[in-house]
Amino acid sequence: MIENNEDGFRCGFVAIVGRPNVGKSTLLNALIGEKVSIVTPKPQTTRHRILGIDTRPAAQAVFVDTPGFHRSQPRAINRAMNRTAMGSISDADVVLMVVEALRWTGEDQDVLERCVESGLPVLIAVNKVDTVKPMTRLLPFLESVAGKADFEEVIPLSATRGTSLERLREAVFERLPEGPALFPGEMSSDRDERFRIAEIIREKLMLRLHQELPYGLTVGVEELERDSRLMRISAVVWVERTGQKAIVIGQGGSQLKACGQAAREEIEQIWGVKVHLQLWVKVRKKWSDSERALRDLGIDLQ
Ligand SMILES: Nc1nc2c(ncn2[C@@H]2O[C@H](COP(=O)(O)OP(=O)(O)OP(=O)(O)O)[C@@H](O)[C@H]2O)c(=O)[nH]1
Ligand SMILES: [Mg+2]
Repeated sequence: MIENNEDGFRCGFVAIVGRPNVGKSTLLNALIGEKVSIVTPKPQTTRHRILGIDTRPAAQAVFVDTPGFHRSQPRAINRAMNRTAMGSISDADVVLMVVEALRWTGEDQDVLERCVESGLPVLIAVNKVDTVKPMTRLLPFLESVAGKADFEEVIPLSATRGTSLERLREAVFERLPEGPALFPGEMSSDRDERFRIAEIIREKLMLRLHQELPYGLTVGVEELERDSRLMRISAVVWVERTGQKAIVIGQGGSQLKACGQAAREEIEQIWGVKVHLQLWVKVRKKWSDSERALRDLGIDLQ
């Protein structure tokens, strides 16, 4: 490790921040080249601080995905998510703020102010440029973003298409401080199997359930046994009310079954084993508004 230092090795934390739904997790996954963090079209998908580690011969960037920073903070979980998002800036060496092409909202402004206050180098990724038509509309937007603060660089890109990712990676790596690698080179995330599996299940539930329900549920893996060919998983979907339990289960169990099947297929594909997945739905009143329940359920409260 110390030898790395003498070679001018660089290593640092890069906080990926932005309002909900701008594509932070999609961008992290694209940079790491694997699904580290779940993605859905719904805002407030990410609830935790999740590391994605990118190790190259001369440097290691530790990207930190964060929950989208949002204004309305009705429940304890929302407050916890905002704390997690902004807390990651204070531990970072570089800030990567993600915004959506052609949209700048009050929440973007809030995030920007916190980025600027940090005094750290701030890069801006203007994501989803693939949706801009005609492309000539992009330039004035990029100019107006660039004028909002003293950014290191403003980089238009598309996380889903992978456009300009290398330019972004270079811009990040150039700004990392010198120091030894903090994680083993083969490690791509700090999160263990249980967490990743619970998140994949939550993603499938969020994708299928509508309105407020996705925000009222959380998933915990209770049992996990595996050998080289088979993984047996038992997980609980926690909801807040009995009525929600009925919706998650669906008519004749159809909803839960479909979510379970989608999750199982993805887990099988990622881990390359056969999966036996059992899902239970249980009610825990007001878990999302109780700091204690959040802690019991393993949700970060920083
Ligand atoms: N067209 C297009 N869609 C994108 C792009 N990047 C992300 N998306 C979509 O935007 C939606 C939100 O993506 P996420 O990565 O979950 O966004 P996020 O910022 O992590 O959201 P939170 O975790 O809720 O804060 C998903 O439907 C993505 O597929 C992009 O480059 N182009
Ligand atoms: Mg996210």
